[in-house]
Amino acid sequence: MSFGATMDLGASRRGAAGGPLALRGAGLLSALGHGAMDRGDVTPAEAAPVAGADMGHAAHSLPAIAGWVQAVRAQAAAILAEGGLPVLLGGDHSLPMGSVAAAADHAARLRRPLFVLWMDAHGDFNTPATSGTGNVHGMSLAALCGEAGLGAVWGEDAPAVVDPSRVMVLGARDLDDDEAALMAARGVQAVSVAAMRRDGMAALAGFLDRVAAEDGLLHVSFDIDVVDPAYAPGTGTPVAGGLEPSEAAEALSMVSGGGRLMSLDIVEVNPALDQQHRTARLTVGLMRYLFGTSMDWLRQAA
Ligand code: DIR
Ligand code: MN
Ligand code: MN
Ligand code: MN
Repeated sequence: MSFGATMDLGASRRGAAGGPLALRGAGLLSALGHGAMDRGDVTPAEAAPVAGADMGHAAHSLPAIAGWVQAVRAQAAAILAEGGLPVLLGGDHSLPMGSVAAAADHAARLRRPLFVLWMDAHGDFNTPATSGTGNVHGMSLAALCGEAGLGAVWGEDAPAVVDPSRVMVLGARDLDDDEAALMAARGVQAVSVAAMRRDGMAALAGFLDRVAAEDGLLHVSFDIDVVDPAYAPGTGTPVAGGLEPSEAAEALSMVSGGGRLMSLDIVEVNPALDQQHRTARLTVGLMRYLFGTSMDWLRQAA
């Protein structure tokens, strides 16, 4: 059950707000499979006023982003409550603060642990104190793991939404120094593209084994910049040395096979930076490997 959030205030470059339309236009619903439906776009809650005069500088647009996160959380929670699988179409990567929070609430109600697979060139593990950009899309995973500084989203002393030891960042290749140190200190497993090429998919297989062993549920947050910009140029912070489409497809197929997917984000597709819709089309094609609708899509597209 997909829904859009047309928000890109968490990034430096505008345009990812057009992601939901681009993904739908590229055939998202058919990739999600038989019976999938789209709920349209959410409307943000009114931006809450925020205490602290310089909050806006350390984390740009945080009050407005918090309003969107709240709306995403409510929509994802409603879909989960109906027994559906929420698919958030971003927008930038700050929005999953809402979808992951909804998934965590739902998993807690089922008394099962939530695991998060964050497929991304970046760690998104900065805080307002470590961030060099002030961009909230670079802080969302840290906030979900309980780091301080984005209190406007959940309230300053809310507990961590996600256990950092149950998080894997896959495809990471552009971590800031303080960010990498914080991830290591918290026990977030970051797997670089180089490590994936060296060890095959062993790290991901081990992670999925843990999800199964603990009878966990899995949230996948897919930032299209995990794929190499040669194939996916339409994104705001491209980083060379990314995954080949076939590698991303293999990873998503492995997740699909495990049968534990509970919710999904598809974020950072920026049609304003795309070339002939190829990034949106590739993103949708890759999702076919997650939902078992691929029919060898990559080979047919080639
Ligand atoms: C950088 C870039 N680490 C930052 N992060 C991005 O702004 O914190 N995240 N692009 O998606
Ligand atoms: Mn990201
Ligand atoms: Mn990224
Ligand atoms: Mn700034």
